[in-house]
Amino acid sequence: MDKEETVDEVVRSVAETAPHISSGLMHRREYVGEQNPSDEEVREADVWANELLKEQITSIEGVGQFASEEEKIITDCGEGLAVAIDPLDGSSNIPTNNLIGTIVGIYDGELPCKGENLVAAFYVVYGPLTTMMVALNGDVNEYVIEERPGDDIEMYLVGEDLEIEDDRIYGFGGNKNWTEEFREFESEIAEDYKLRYSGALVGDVNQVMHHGGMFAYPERTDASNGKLRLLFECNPVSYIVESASGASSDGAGSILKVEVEELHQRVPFFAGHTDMIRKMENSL
Ligand code: AHM
Ligand code: MG
Repeated sequence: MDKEETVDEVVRSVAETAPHISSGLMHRREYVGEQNPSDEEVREADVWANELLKEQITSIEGVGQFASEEEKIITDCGEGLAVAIDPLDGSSNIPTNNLIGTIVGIYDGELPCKGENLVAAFYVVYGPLTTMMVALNGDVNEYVIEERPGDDIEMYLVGEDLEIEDDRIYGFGGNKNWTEEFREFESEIAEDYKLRYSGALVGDVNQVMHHGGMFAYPERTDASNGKLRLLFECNPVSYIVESASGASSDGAGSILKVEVEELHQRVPFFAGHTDMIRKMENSL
C-alpha cells in the first residue's frame, strides 16, 4: 500500500468509526479512576474510543506506528506512516453534551517527530452532525459523515478548499492563570472581536475555520507550556489551519517547527487568521 492509499485508508477508517463513537457515548460518561499520561482523569469513553480507533488504525497495512494521548508508549505495527491521535478531545464536555471530537495526525517520520513531517491531518466534530475537516495536499475539505443502513457510511463534501479569510471571533483557554502580558493582549482583542470558547479544541478551531479569528491556549503562570499536547493536538490542528492559509504559533513561530523532546510534550498554542497570530507574536 503506498502512502497516498494509506492516508485515504486512515481517513476512511476513522470516518467509519465516528458514528459508533458518537452513539456509544451514552453509557460511557463516568470517570474510570485512572489518569492518562498527561495526569488527567480519564472517562470510560476516552478508553473505549481509544481502543476502537487503535484497532482500526493499527490494522491498516501502510501504518507503521501508532501513538495516542491516552497511551504512554508508541505501538509499532509494521512498516509505514505514523499515526498520532487524541481519541476524544474535549472529553470534559461529555456530561454537558457539548462538542467533543477526535484529532488525527499522519506523520511520515518516526514518532516523536516534528509537525513538519505531517502528510495529512484531520479532526472529527461530534455535534448535531458528525463532521470531518481534512487537510491533505494543501487543501482543506469538510465532510458530513452519515451512517447508512447496514453500517456503511457516506462522506458528503460540504466545504471545499476552505480558507481562513475573516477575523471575527476569538477563544482563549486557561484564563484563571494567564500572565499579565497575555491578559493585556486579550483585553485588546476583546475590544474588536467576539468571544466564543467551548472547552473543546476541535469545537473552537472549527469555529475559527468557519467564522475566522483566533484560538489560543497560552502559557499559564502555573504551567509554562500551557495545556495542549504538541503531537496529538497542536501539530495536526496547525497543519489544518496552515493548509487553510492561516498561521500557527508557539509564541515565536510556527508550531510545525517546534522541536520534539517527548511524546506527550505540551506547548503554548495559537492558531488562526495570519494577521492575528502576527499581532500576538509582536505583542507578547
Ligand atoms: P482533552 O483532550 O483531555 O479533552 O483536553 C484538551 C482540551 C481541549 O480540547 C481544550 O482546548 C482544552 O482542553 C480546554 O481546557 P480548559 O478546560 O482548561 O478550558
Ligand atoms: Mg484533547
